[in-house]
Amino acid sequence: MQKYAFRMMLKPGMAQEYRRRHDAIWPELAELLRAAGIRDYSIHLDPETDALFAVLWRRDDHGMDDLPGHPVMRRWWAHMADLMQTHPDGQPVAVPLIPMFHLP
Ligand code: RM4
Repeated sequence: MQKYAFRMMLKPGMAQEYRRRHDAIWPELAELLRAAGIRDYSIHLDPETDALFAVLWRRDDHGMDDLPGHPVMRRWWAHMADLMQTHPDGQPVAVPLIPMFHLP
């Protein structure tokens, strides 16, 4: 397993709605992420900057690289696009974070 962290950006004033939509995450999306080898995935908001810090565990043979082509993933991204900074195709801007410290 690998721990993987990345940053996304929320649009201002969207925190409540972002949480509401994730509280109602689609079962088919949760299943897709699990099938891609993802576990223990959480997203944390910095309310001062609207940065979203995401951290997850993924299997060494994870299928995350194939997610952007999956119809359920694309539908979710379209559903979330009014709340987040996205690329022109609707995919959220996601910047990998560099591990700087670890206390096992
Ligand atoms: C986020 C964003 C991510 C997705 C999570 C579940 O808002 O769309 O890409 O992995 O939701």
